Amino acid sequence: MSGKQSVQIGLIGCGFYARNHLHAWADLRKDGAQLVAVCDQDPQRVAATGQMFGVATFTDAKTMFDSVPIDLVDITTRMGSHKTLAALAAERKIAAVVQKPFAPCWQDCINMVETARSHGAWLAVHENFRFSTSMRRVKAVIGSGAIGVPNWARLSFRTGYNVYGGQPYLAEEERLVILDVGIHVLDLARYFMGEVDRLYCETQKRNPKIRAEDTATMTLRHTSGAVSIVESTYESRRIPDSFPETLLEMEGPDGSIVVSRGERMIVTTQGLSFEEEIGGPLLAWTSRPWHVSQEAVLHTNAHMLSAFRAGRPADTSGEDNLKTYALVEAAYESASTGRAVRPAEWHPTD
Ligand code: NAD
Ligand code: 89V
Repeated sequence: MSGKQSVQIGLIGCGFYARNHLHAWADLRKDGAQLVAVCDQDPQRVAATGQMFGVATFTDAKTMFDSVPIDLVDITTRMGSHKTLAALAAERKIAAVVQKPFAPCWQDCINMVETARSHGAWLAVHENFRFSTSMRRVKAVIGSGAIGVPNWARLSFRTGYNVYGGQPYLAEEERLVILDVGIHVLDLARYFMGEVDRLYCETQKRNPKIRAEDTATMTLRHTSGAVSIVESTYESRRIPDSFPETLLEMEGPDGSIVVSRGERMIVTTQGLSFEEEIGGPLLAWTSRPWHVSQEAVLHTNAHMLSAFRAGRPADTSGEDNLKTYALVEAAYESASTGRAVRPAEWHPTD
């Protein structure tokens, strides 16, 4: 695909979160992204979206693929439909980006990676927390060596924000806080601290109106020897609430990084400390409090576009995301058995 002028983008699933993807692709037009078609099984929704973004509309993915030349499809439906839609794309050698969670279960994730591989199709997962401006700034500080190699961390997504308002389906999911938001924070733990050797997890159901676990507390031992704590809950009662921010504390032999609410970072190094605002700007189409998450969509799509055009895997390729998903499975296994679990039980490393 390298050197090609523009990349024809199709999007499937015009629901709650897709609006952010659509605005991001519109912003990336200057970088060669050309949104050409949208698809949703809901005729009203797709018609409204097509009108808003001035593109062709379809209520069936197969018809869209067979009617419009598409280089890359952005699948922003919910996890239950990801496997079928990704397979339709792979069979046509159309590159695909799939929203998280990759799929409802491990076997489906494996199947999606194998199907893409068997067709030589490009596949990635839209896992956007690591692409947010603030988390990339933290990564840069780690890379600068200011704190040495991190050997301890706490990564925390704690909120009481009504996530069920925009995403009512979350209240009925069989597996909730680890698969919906823990997966983001586990991906950050890998991104900052490296691969995981074993983890222990305790889950709680603190909200009687919600079907599955709404709170998870995990301890990770990384292959580097480092230890991190990963927390996620939808049942925190704090004012001010930090939604949708991930707060973190990280330590190394030469210093520390602390990110607090409002995307404020304090770095301690060489016995000195400096404070910095690390959040990204509000964009024409973003609004508080979702702006942190929305802006991350823009950077994630930009990454997907440049990786695809360069013919290289995305940082959050299907293969890479299997390593994050194996942590999700290990966490549920640990919570149900009361023992520490090795993700290698799902995803044996070489
Ligand atoms: P939603 O239910 O609001 O929207 C999904 C849309 O997909 C619906 O309009 C539905 O009609 C359509 N659809 C479903 N199956 C289809 C098919 N086979 N063909 C065509 N259209 C189909 O869901 P949502 O809240 O927008 O979530 C979508 C995904 O985004 C989920 O996987 C969710 O976890 C994820 N999400 C990610 C973030 C983030 O990256 N930070 C934030 C919120 C949601
Ligand atoms: O980002 C997500 O995946 C959403 C959340 C509510 C955490 O923002 O589900």
